Amino acid sequence: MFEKVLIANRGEIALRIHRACHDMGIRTVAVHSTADADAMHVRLADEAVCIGPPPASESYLNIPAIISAAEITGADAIHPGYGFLSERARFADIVAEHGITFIGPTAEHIRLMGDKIAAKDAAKRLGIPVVPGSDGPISNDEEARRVAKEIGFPVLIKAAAGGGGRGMKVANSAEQLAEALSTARSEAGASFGSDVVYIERYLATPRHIEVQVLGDMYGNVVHLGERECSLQRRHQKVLEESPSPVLTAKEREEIGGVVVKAMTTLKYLGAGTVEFLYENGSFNFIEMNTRIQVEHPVTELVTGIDLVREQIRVAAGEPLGYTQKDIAFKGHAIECRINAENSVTFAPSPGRVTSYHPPGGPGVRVDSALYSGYVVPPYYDSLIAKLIAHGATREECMRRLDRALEEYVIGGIDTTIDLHRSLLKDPDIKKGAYDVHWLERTMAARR
Ligand code: MV4
Repeated sequence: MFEKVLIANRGEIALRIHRACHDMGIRTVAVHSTADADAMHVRLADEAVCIGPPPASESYLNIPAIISAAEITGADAIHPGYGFLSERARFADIVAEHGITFIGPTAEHIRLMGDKIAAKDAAKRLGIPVVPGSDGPISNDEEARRVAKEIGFPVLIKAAAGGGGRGMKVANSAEQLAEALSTARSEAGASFGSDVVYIERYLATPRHIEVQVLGDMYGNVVHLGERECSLQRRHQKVLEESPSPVLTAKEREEIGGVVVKAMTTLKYLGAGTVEFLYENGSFNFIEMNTRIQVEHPVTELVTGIDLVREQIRVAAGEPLGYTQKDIAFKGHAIECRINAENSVTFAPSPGRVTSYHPPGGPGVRVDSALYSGYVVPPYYDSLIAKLIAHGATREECMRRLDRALEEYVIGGIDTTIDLHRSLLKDPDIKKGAYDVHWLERTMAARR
C-alpha cells in the first residue's frame, strides 16, 4: 500500500480523499493555490505545498509544480479527484514517468474515452448499446445529409473533443443541417481546439442514467448500480439519486451485466462511469467518465462500498476481493449539490461564511470543506457542500433530506439550499417523473 498520497485537488473532494487516506493509514500531501491557504484539507493534511497563484491554470493545472511537490515530499501516488487534471491522459503519463502512481485508470483508457467518437466506437464494439449516429467524424455537408437521412431527423451535432454538453447543435430538418454543422464545427474549434464533429439521432426527452464500475489489475470488474442524474441546469447536475426511480431490478442487472462484460474485455482499472441516455425503456451510451464523480456518495450509501478507498486499493495493486454477487443494493440515496449561488438567479456568491451549522442524525451525510469563518474564493467552481440522505425507501430518504435541508445553516453567503427545499416539495420530483429538460423548463415557466 502507498505510504503517502498527494491530493491534486481542492474543496470537498480534496477533504474526501484525505479522509479515505487517513482511514487507510496513508499520509497525505495537500497542494493548494495562494487562494486556498486556509482551506480545511490544507489544515488537515500531513503536509501542504503551495503550487501557485489563484488561477487554476497556474496552480491546480500546473503539472510541473504538482510533480515537484510530489518529488519534494516523497509522495508515492497522486489522486487527481474530479475536474482539473483528472482526465488528462498526458498528466497520467507524466506522473508514471516520474515513478509515481496515478490513482485512476490507465492513460490509454483516459485518452480513449476523451475522444468521444473513439469512445462510442469502442463501446459499440464492446457490446454496449449506443445512440444511433455517424460511425465516425463528419467531413462535409454531403456526408451529414446521408447520415441524417439514414438515422432520421432531428439530429444532434456534437464535438469529438467535447462532452458535458458544450458545442452541441440540433438540426430539425435537412434545411437546417448545413448551418448547424458549420456552427457546431466553429464552436468546437474555438472551445476545444478541434473542429472534429459527429452526428447522433436527437433524443427529445431522455433521462441521464449512469452506471458505476470498479475494476482491478486482475481482470475483476463489478458494477455498483446506477445513478439518476437528470436534474441538471446548464449541464451542471443539481440533484442525483440511486437507484433511478424508473429502473426495475431486471433492467439494472441487464445493463450492469452489459457494462461489466465490456469493461472486463477492456481491462478497465479503477473507478469509472458509463453514461447513458435512457428513453422509452432503452439505454443509449453517450460517454464514459474515467474519474471519481461528484455524485459518488449516493452509490456509496446504497452499496456500503467506499469508492475512494477502492480507487486507492486497486491503484496499489490490491484485488477487489469481492464479486458481483457480493454486492447488494440497500435502500435509496439522494444528493443535493449546494452551491455558493443565489437560489433564484444563480449569481455566484463568494465571501465569508459567518455561521455554519451542518445537519446530522440518522441517514444524513455532509461532504463539505466549509467551516465558520471560511472565505469562499471567487476563482473556482461554486460547489461548497454535498448533502446526501439515505433511507430504506425513496420516501424515507426524501423526508430525511428535507429535515437536513431545514437544519442546515450557512450564513453570510447565498446558497442553493432553498432551491433544493422547493424541489423536494414538487409533485413531479416526488413521483420521480422528470427528464433532463425538466429543471430548466420548470424554472423558465415559474419566472
Ligand atoms: C444528447 C441529447 C439528446 N440526444 N444526445 C448533453 C451533455 C452531454 N453529455 C450529452 N448531452 C445530451 N446529449 C442525443 N443524441 C441530450 C443531451 C442533453 C442532456 C443530457 C444529459 C443531461 C442533461 C442534458 C441537457 C440537455 C441536453
